[in-house]
Amino acid sequence: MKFAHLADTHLGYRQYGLFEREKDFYEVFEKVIDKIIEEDVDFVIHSGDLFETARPSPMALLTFQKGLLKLKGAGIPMYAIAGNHDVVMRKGAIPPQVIFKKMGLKVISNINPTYMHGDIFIAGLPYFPASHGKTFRSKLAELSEKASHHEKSILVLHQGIDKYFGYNYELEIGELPDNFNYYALGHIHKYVNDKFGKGNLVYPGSGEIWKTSELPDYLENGKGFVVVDMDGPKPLVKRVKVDIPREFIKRTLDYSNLESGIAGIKETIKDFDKKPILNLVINNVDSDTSRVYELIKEELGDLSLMIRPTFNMFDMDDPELVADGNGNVAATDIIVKQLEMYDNKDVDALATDLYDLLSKDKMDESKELINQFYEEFYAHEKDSNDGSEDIEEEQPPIEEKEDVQVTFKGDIQ
Ligand SMILES: [Mn+2]
Repeated sequence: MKFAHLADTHLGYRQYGLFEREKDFYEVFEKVIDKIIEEDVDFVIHSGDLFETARPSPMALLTFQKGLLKLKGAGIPMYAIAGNHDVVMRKGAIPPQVIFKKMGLKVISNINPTYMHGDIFIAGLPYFPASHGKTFRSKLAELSEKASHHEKSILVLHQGIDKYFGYNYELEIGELPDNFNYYALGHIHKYVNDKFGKGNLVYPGSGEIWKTSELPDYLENGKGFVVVDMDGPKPLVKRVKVDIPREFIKRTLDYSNLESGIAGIKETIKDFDKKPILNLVINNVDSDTSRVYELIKEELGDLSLMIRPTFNMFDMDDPELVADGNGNVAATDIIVKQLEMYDNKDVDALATDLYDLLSKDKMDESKELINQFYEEFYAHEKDSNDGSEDIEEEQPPIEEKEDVQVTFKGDIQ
């Protein structure tokens, strides 16, 4: 018995607001379906974030319908859970996957968490946020108990696990039941294939580049899905790569050599079938950045779908920035260097302390720090301003505002 495992296809995602990028996501999904049929599998598992939103556009829905019916025509059923993108966090809300039940999609849900495919026990749950951890853990325990009655079992989840995610995870690796043969996971957009439980734990990664931070993984593992053979004593996992429709190019240029840098990129991309996405880092910029951007656009605009420049007023490779013995760049030094223009030691201290607290997920302490800063430098300044009693206009204390949402660059959801 063989199955294909994919996740995080994010159909309907219009990256950078570009319809071309939305079509890229559809195109790669269609290729994945064709490759799955070529692989001659018995069934398919989709581990969530099938759609970009819980209310997909007709085009996103039709793209999925086409793929599902193509699989059905080849006699290949699909099992699917809802991910955090497909889910509406409201009681009684239903994910878009449910629309396709009549077309044969087997939705793994809180109501129907288990299936049998031949002798394989398939269990799973839709995405659970960390705030519902208690319910989630008790449901996992129930599924684990049921799995103990079967020789071959698969657990399907869409969650972040600390071992692979590091930040914003909902589950620690030790909390995952260890009696399944295969863990079909989704949520992390990079490819992970690890030994766990009675076999393997796999994140197939996203189908397309959903965030630029996925580039290093894409260059190493490509994008695609896996095919799993369950016949032996342990699952056999094979990675199947699927070409993405257009290239993502990331280059670092130095302002002093900007023209030759641009010429080099021109040479690389001029014969591409589809215009690439260009991510450019330009170091040591000592000129007006909008003028630099105009120049880049003039030279490369027609050859690329999108140019995303980052301008640095210093050199990221400056050896002075390598502060620790492990050869890592100290993030705090970069922050201070970036804040040089403000020439304010208090702002430097706030930024580095905040960085430190937030990287340790210390939310309350971070809020307290911001409050202190506000009290010390802002509230008083305002008080002693001009003596006029404009108290009503005073900002509310920060803690009364909405919860601070922190998203780190490189987060993968
Ligand atoms: Mn996702």
